[in-house]
Amino acid sequence: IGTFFQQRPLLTNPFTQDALLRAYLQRHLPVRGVQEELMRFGERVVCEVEALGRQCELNPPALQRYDPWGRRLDRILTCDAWAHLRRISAHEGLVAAAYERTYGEWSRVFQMSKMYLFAPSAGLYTCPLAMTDGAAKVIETLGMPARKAFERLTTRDDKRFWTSGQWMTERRGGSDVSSGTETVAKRQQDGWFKLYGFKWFTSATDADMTLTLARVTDEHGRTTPGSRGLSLFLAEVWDSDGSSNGIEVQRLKDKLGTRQVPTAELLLDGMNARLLSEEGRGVASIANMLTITRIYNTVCAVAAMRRIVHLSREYACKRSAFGKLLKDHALHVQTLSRMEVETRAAFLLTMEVCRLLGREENRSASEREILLLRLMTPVAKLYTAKQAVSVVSEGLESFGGQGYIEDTGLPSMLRDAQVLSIWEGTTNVLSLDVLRSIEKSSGSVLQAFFSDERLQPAEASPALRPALASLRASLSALKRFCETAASRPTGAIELSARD
Ligand code: MFK
Ligand code: FAD
Repeated sequence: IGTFFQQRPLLTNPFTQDALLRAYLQRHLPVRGVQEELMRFGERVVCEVEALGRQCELNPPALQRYDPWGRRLDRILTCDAWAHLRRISAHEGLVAAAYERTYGEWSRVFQMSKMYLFAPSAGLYTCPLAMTDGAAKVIETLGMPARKAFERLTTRDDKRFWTSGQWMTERRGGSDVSSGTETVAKRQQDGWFKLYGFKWFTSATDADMTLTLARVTDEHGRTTPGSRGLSLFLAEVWDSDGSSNGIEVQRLKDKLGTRQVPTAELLLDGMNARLLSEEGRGVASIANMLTITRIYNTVCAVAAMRRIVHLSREYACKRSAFGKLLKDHALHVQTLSRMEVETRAAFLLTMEVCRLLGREENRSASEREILLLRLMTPVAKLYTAKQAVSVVSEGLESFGGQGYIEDTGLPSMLRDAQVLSIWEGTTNVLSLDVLRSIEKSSGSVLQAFFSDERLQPAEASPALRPALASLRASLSALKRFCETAASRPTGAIELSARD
């Protein structure tokens, strides 16, 4: 069989490898201990998290519907590595760091830097963490109506740590949640509600609690249609005796990727839940969760790009073709350089959104920055999701045939990237969310964007000026379009957007 065996690409500390992340933090958060902490964590990612993530991919969750004696159980069985990732996440404060606010307005940047190092190795454990963080954000924003849950979501104590689900999608509507939601909430005498309905996609269904939407029924069993009829509920998934809280797991989804994550269809058959938002303010209230989970999506997209670039570069220093290493082939280097440029630009966009979020949470954001955060969250999510699919796909090709071979671990990166543009709002739905942000703010989000001094023609480098002029022209046209659309009847905006 010959004597030649290709050396595999080696994963080394992702913090040490990432000159841009280190430089960014050195410039913006030059606080003692930050670089050391991320260096330590980067080492843990390589030595511990990477193997756990791989185990999750190889041991996907299973549904145990009955016990041996025929009793309904509806237990989702996950592997030990999944449980281990949960403990690591708690200890490392992967959610907690955002709420401890040790670094003031830079706390989000710090937390998301850690998440960015963790994500590509963590077997999608970032999915429950995103929803957990989102739930904590909703509770905090609503003035702590569920303090006990908040404390559990944001603790570093793994025995107390809770994860949360985000059950929005139903069979009729994942994008159009407002008209597609059929779940009803029947008020009980003690002020709690029982929920009845069918949730079509619920990820990380092994969560301890969830936020979900339902329509409160009146005394005649009637509900209000549309988003005005939807309210936000918090439910614990398990009762104190270990039985499920009126939830039947219909089945686990058979998915292209994200196989590590249990995604289930759930029948809610009298699930006890408490009302979290004002009645009829469910969509507006869960929007805070969407902001957080969309930012996680963005961070994870860039992290996937960075990981494949890291591995591709490593491989280029080990693999030879036509008498020299790949790194010495100009054309191959051009391919890698393009991936690097995409990744760097996406990183800076992402960190800017995290910075804005941190300032908003620290109450130090200006009005302009709050507008920018609203505008840039969907833009960053939709754009980086598309970039991730393209960069990871290019990355697989840089390994030649090996990029297509399962046990290299590379194909799962592409499978997992594909979901980034689907969940948490598809690209079109997020494009419409950009329009919503323009419309709702009467164009102020665009004014906020243009008033950035870095976008002033006099400040920009000559090479960037033509692109900047073109961007300004398109956005001004968009603003005019939104102003016109705002005066049209409902529905006209969709038709015009397609035009
Ligand atoms: C790798 C880790 C990443 C994360 C893992 C995640 C795993 C979970 C995966 C999931 O997919 S969870 C489900 C995600 N579902 C979505 O993202 C839903 C997609 N659909 C939308 O985003 C729709 O735009 C939405 C349902 C939110 C609203 O549709 P409507 O019915 O057209 O809403 P409408 O009437 O325009 O807005 C209702 C209110 O919400 C308004 O407030 P007001 O009543 O005060 O005016 C809106 O301003 C507000 N709103 C809507 N989107 C908002 C928002 N507010 C702030 N930010 C937003 N983005
Ligand atoms: P549809 O809404 O039917 O969309 C179909 C197509 O129509 C899309 O291309 C969309 O862009 C387009 N479209 C829709 N409306 C418009 C419009 N107005 N203008 C232009 N184009 C439009 N959901 C949860 O609530 N919780 C979860 O935990 C969860 N986990 C998931 C895990 C995975 C692996 C996946 C794949 C999905 C998960 N989802 C979850 C569901 C996900 O959020 C939805 O699938 C997604 O929001 C799209 O909704 P839909 O499937 O109903 O597609």
